[in-house]
Amino acid sequence: MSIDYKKQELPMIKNLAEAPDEEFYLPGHRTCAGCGPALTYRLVAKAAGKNTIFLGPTGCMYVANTSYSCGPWAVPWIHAQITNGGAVASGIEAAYKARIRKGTCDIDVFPNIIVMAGDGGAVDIGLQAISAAFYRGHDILVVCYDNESYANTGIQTSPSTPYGAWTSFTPAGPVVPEGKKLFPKDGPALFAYGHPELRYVATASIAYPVDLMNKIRKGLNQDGPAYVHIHAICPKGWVFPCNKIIEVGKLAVQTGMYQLYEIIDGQRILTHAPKKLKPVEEYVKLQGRFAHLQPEHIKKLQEFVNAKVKAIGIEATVPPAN
Ligand SMILES: Cc1ncc(C[n+]2csc(CCOP(=O)(O)OP(=O)(O)O)c2C)c(N)n1
Ligand code: SF4
Repeated sequence: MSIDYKKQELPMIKNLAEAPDEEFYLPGHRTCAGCGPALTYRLVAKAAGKNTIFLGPTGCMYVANTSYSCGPWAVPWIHAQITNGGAVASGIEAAYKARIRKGTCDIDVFPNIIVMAGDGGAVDIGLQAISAAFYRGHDILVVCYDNESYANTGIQTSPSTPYGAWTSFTPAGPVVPEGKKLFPKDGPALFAYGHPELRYVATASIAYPVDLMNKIRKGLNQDGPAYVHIHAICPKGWVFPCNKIIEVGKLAVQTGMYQLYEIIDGQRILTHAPKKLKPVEEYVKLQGRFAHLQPEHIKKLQEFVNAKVKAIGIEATVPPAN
């Protein structure tokens, strides 16, 4: 689909000191102290800038931000169902394109249209609508802020929840001592391979904010759909002190539990590959959601991580603990 409207080109940010000062996600919301998804929103809004429309499928970043009858955004925002973020964004994009074509809209630069979906709203209940939007090739950016659970409803398991994590739907007990038995769904890979119009896929983490903002800008600079999956640490759901979110976020990457990369034209480019991985145990032991795990469960998790990082080209694996 050829471009028939003016797009802005957002420049890359060299370092934190050169990041824009202006905020478009402002103080005043009922998110938890130390909420990773709130920091995600702040960074995404900062990177995207003024010419932006946000969509919020139901989840913490809708409910906690807007309770009650207010909101922290300095740009337009609309609520979407958890099931239909991709479809609502498609409608907004199509409306802008039609009105620009018909000359009934006086904007001169096409807006950034950004879905901010939780992992439930992106890779589970909302997957179908996002896949359809990517298939049709709408000029939108879908961000999954991945807090690895259905958080707003009280921390229930989602397909992003790691193996072995306690949630209120996967409590550890005598029959299922590891809590969650299933290994997580690979959201970014699921979108990346199979949507011919999808221009850009990346993973990012709040612990690497400049990288995150640049990936958002790269996604927005595409003439077509883009997907950025962000590790958005949730101290409430993962059960650890709220001043440790960056430490936990870095450890996720340093242990290989979360991997940072871009996928362009089917090619994966690692954007941060640790030379030597730390054992997953270092990550696990900081979080109450894993407190029930036995050594054999941690071994299973380490084996999963080793296979995963190897598959994407990170060679440094850790021998599973006995
Ligand atoms: C169709 C539908 N099913 C269930 C719900 C209930 N619900 C509200 S918020 C929420 C959790 C959303 O989880 P996620 O998308 O991961 O975002 P988070 O709350 O973790 O930020 C659910 C299940 C709903 N609002 N709509
Ligand atoms: S439960 Fe997690 S995602 Fe929701 S507001 Fe609290 S810290 Fe943020």
